[in-house]
Amino acid sequence: MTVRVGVIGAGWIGQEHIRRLTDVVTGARVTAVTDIDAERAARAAAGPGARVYADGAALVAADDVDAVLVTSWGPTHAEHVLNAIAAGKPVFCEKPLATTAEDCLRITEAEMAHGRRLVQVGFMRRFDHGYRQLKDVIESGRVGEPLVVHCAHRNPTVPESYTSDMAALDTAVHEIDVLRWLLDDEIVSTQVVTPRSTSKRFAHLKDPQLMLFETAKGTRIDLEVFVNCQYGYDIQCEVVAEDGLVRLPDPAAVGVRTAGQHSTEVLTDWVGRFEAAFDTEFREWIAGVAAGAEPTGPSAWDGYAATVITSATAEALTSGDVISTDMKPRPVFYGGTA
Ligand code: NAD
Ligand code: ISE
Repeated sequence: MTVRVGVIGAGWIGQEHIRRLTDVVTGARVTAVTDIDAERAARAAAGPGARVYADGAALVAADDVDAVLVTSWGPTHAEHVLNAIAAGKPVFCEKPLATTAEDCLRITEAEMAHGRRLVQVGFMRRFDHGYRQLKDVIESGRVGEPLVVHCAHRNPTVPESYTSDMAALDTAVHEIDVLRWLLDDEIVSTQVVTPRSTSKRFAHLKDPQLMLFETAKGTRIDLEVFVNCQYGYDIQCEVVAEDGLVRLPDPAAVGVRTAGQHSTEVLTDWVGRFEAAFDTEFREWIAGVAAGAEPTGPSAWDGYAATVITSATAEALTSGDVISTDMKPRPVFYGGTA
């Protein structure tokens, strides 16, 4: 079966995923596109020969759409995801699932009422080979129980529109999701410490920021978010455990020795760093949809947890306090006991 995908939002990542579904992933075809910018939608639809729809609701309802991909702006996600659930169609939503915890809960309630999982959230790091190896080692018990995790998320630069709270809401959100998954644990408190800011930033921005998280089992996580580090796109993660440590590998890069120096390339953006992870993420999603299976990737509950934790972290930046993440008990539907 070829899965016919309708894409809502044909901007940066929407176009990237349309290319991926057209050229990389087998068993999928983009048949429908919509964007509030009609010209952009038409341009994006031309490549795969898709039909352009007037809006998200019309696209979700269309007969030639088996599954929905939401790549519009974050505040619009909830409406499109809820429409897809109401239509009983599988929906892949780029992060964030929704920008408020209340909207995320509305989505989980609608999905539970539907009775089976339809929603997958676009946290692609869970599909990265290095993170998967890290998880295998932790779960094997070889290094023992995790005690401390050191992470860094560095981007070379960000545009003027990037605000200080986006360090949590837009950037750290990836670590927050992948660490909950890696450690099979929940983040219960968050705090932000701000060192002196780099001079190489727009004046309104606090950069870098140090985020400190505590998990239910008592593991401590420190995350440096530094979005004007200049030198490249650099993702680091080291888990210190009772009997050893395990570290995320850097992407493969040849070593060059010349003129008395040894060097390896550092990537410059997340597109290249996580390209293979995005490909795997969509291969697995499409294979599941084609098989009529429930998605196995990040769930609507994971989307809810991420939004609660990122919102608390943004609040911690403003207040300077340690903030408890006030999360509802996890329902049985999502693997919990409530
Ligand atoms: P973008 O601004 O380039 O594109 C968003 C597009 O959505 C625009 O073309 C806009 O016109 C359109 N749009 C907005 N509201 C709409 C609506 N209601 N219906 C139809 N179209 C609508 O943004 P982007 O960088 O492509 O980001 C889109 C989403 O993807 C964001 O939620 C962002 O957080 C997420 N994202 C995820 C990753 C990742 O690593 N997983 C990376 C980048 C962006
Ligand atoms: C961006 O929005 C992303 O989602 C990228 O994956 C992330 O690495 C980057 O820092 C964010 O700004």
